[in-house]
Amino acid sequence: MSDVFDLIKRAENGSALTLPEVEALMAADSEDEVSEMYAAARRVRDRVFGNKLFIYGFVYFSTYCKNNCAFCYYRRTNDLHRYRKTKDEVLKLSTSLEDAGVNLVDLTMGEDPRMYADGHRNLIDLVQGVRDEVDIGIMVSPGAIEKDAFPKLRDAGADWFACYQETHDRELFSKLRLEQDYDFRINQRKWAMEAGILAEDGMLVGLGESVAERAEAIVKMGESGCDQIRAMTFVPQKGTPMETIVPHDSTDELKAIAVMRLLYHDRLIPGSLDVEGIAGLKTRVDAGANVITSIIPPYEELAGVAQPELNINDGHRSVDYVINMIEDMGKHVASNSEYRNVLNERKAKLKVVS
Ligand code: SAM
Ligand code: MD0
Ligand code: SF4
Repeated sequence: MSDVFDLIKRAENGSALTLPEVEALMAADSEDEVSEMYAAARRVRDRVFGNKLFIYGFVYFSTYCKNNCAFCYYRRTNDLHRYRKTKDEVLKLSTSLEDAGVNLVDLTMGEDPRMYADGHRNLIDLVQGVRDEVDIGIMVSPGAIEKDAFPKLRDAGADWFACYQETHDRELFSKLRLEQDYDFRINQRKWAMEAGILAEDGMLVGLGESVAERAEAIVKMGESGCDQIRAMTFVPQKGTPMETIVPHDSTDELKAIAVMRLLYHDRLIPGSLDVEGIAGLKTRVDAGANVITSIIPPYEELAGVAQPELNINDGHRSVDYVINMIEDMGKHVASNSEYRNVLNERKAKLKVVS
């Protein structure tokens, strides 16, 4: 087996790596190896995307959920204050995020039965309402939905559908996403792409998975053809069965970001503010991310997911604050027409099944 520096160089030059080679990259832990991994990931990203980053606003519009995921603060049995924004409120939030300069609004919800009722009527109506008001990208993150909803979401104006498998190990999945079907969730992204909607997959890091499982998740996410792929470190949540798990630092997430970039040069790869707040922005960009997600306007009574409150009302997750930090790093936010071109190019490559 080649050494880590050689693997990095080969991936940077566009060679495919085998699963054991990906595992060797994820296992690398000397300072020199890891910093070269990040440097190579930055070179690849800058070669493909120049000095432009994309920024996504986050609107968690309903925190009601019928599911009971072991890792999630919003699981059904957790006792907390929940909210559901009205359509008008979501339209206002979306237009103000557009005015502030984000490239996309991510409409996210728990699996709220009220949005699922009657053939997902309220969800589809909401997406259509936002589409009528804004020209930026629209991502929908509604959980796992029926196949026939995807063409309707596309027609309503959704550009992206996000649904994260969390792990590509069935046994671990069954311990995390309790009472949920692994294959139904896998099919979500396939159905989205078949309907002409771009798809995002994601993995969680720090839930007891092995390095080999992490490598496998990266490769499975890449091979599935999803245009956006992510890794997020698990953040233990009060009131959940996983509350007392010792939190992982973000190193393995950063390595996953870098390895995804080295393997899949032109994918969109987020760095989320929802793990370490604004303090985690630079490290994620330095590991090869090209999208900043979970930008949340202050004082709107909106929550994050993994970090329900961190940096929201101090304004450090606001659009202006994030744009300033990006400029300080010598990068720029892409214009909406540049972002739209990326979406159109990628959509043209989907194999739509009519
Ligand atoms: N309810 C929908 C679903 O589960 O697909 C959409 C929103 S869900 C809250 C979005 C994602 O947040 C999850 O798929 C998971 O990857 C991430 N997440 C939730 N709780 C988390 C935690 N405690 N730490 C890190 N990430 C978390
Ligand atoms: C984020 N809090 O980007 C959001 C969320 C859902 N599509 C995304 C996990 O970090
Ligand atoms: Fe509900 Fe999503 Fe949280 Fe699972 S991760 S409990 S589906 S909000």
